Amino acid sequence: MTASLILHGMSSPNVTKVVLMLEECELDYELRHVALFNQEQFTPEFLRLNPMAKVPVLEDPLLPGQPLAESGAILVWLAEREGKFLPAAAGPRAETMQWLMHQMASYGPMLGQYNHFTMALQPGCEPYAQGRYHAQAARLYRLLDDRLSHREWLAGSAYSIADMAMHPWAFYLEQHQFDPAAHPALIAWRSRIAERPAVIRAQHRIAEAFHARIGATMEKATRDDFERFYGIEAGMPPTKLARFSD
Ligand SMILES: N[C@@H](CCC(=O)N[C@@H](CS)C(=O)NCC(=O)O)C(=O)O
Repeated sequence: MTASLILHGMSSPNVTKVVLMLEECELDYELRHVALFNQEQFTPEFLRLNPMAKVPVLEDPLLPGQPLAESGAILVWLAEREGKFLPAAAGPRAETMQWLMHQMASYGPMLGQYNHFTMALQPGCEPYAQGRYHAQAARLYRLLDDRLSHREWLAGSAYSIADMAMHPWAFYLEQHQFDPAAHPALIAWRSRIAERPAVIRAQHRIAEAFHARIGATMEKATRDDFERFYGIEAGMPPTKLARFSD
């Protein structure tokens, strides 16, 4: 049987947030791996789906011939399609959109850059960038913990697409060397969400569809593949990548 929706991606937070929503809505979907380390995002077939060459992309029969990119837009589309996880009342809806936009505009980009400058690069290479993104990440984790210290969910009175968008990113806290004990409300919210049956199902689907494939493509990826993946272009100064000991 052919699944009605197709999600193209891998196991990154921006893809995971969409899988959380597909599972919460109990939709029938197929996960298709895009081997980013093999540069599959730059193939003509994939660029027809998303000229921005990024995952996730959702193909939905209700949007014929219009593959949808940008994880926040996909979440809003699914929420409106299903009438779920985005409040109908104006106030809570605006608040949910505010936190969703905040995740898309701040948490994703800032924590993503922090990953590049701390985890992709060898330590001490770019002190200004490493300091800047550390400070930005500290502010964002603090904001999240403060916000959740007096409420169960990020916006409105129920679990929503704002929580789904933020949740996969909140697991970087420890990898970014922040103290979980100093962020108790964030940790409690993270655990509350992790226990949801849909989240557990999503993790299984992601592991089954992506983990082995990502491992295999990473193993074969050359330095050129990594540089392309990290956005390092010919002519840029030499970069000390943490993966390569030079
Ligand atoms: N704002 C986009 C960001 C998507 C994004 O950055 N995707 C990454 C993986 S998480 C990607 O496809 N990178 C491949 C590349 O840039 O070549 C979204 O939220 O969907």
